[in-house]
Amino acid sequence: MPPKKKEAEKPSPLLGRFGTSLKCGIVGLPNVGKSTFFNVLTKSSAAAENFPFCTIVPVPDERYDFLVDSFKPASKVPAYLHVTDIAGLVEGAHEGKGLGNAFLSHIKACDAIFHVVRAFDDDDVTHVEGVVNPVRDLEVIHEELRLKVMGDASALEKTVVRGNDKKGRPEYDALMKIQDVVVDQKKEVRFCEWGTNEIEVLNRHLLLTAKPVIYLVNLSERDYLRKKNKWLLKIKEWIVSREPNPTIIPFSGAFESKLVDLGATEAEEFLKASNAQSALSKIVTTGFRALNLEYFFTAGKDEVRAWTIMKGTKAPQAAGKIHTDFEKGFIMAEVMKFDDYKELESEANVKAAGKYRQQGRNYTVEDGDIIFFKFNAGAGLTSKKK
Ligand SMILES: Nc1nc2c(ncn2[C@@H]2O[C@H](COP(=O)(O)OP(=O)(O)OP(=O)(O)O)[C@@H](O)[C@H]2O)c(=O)[nH]1
Ligand SMILES: [Mg+2]
Repeated sequence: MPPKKKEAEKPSPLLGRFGTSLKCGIVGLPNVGKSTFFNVLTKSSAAAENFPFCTIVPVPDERYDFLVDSFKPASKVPAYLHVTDIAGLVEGAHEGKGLGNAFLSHIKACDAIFHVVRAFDDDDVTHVEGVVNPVRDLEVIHEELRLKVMGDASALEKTVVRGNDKKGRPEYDALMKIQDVVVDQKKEVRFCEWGTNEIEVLNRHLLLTAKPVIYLVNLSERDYLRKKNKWLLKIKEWIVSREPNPTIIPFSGAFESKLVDLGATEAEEFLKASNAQSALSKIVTTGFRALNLEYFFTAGKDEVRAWTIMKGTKAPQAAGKIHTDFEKGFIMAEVMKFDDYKELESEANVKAAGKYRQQGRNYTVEDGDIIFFKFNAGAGLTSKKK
């Protein structure tokens, strides 16, 4: 047996909550189309698990579709993105205006933000600031989140000082650094380089500006179809000037609503006729990736299933997603790469080509791996598989 490798391989901690039940929250000013977008997601999810403000949407993936096509399984389970609809924030939310504190706490419970910006004109839909000005809207929301974080950071400092923490203690020093960055330098948490101690503190307090943001620019159907909008460039400039790696997705709430209401066949015809595509797939996959999640597959005649894991998960913990016994009695992961399976068309061919790999407990699972776990079921020493 090879010597056991231990803690040395522990990856450095990442900013954000640990786990796989992470969610994206839809954030923005009132009346920008958040609930319209949320309703589109709900309608397109076909999942039983829908609540008024919380929905799960299948993550579209051609690899999953291919496996389902290939195995024709009795049961199939894709990966899901969890999305929460949050009521609009108004200026002054960080001071409690417009139930701001309640809504901000809803954002706190999310792990990434879909920031919806309204770039459509419609005289029938009141804009909370009177006129449509997406750049101003972006500023308002950013300021509210940032001011809330400043308030939170100050409150944290008080609790640490009150509770006998002294200079030189890791938590105290981490907090001082966090304070310096978010209060004195007025920076957003996610743009800074943090050490392990600071990340541990940040992950206990989940400050709002630590969360990754995906900008969703809500256009009128007309602008979306002609790929033109007078605000788009200004919006991009504003975002690019602050985010090192921005994700900006133009979409149209009105257009997406129309598509889900038409139903699959008619929607397809309509898309063809208007030479357009829905932005939904891109939004959902981008949201899922922003959560630092990925998935591996188990595939057979009984079931094709995507299992969500955090990026960087080792084989035994990935096995544990299926069943804790799989992790406890982990023997090995037999891994096929999706591309090999697709090219060679069967497990037997992949094996014959020498591309069916047996991986041990130190193997880091990769997105899209097709895995077959062998494990030791307690004292019985039988090996079972899934
Ligand atoms: N013209 C047009 N109207 C839209 C679009 N998206 C949403 N609306 C309209 O805008 C109004 C507000 O939409 P909602 O989706 O409820 O807005 P919201 O952001 O959830 O608002 P709050 O929950 O109050 O913060 C509704 O009357 C929608 O029909 C769009 O893409 N184009
Ligand atoms: Mg709403």
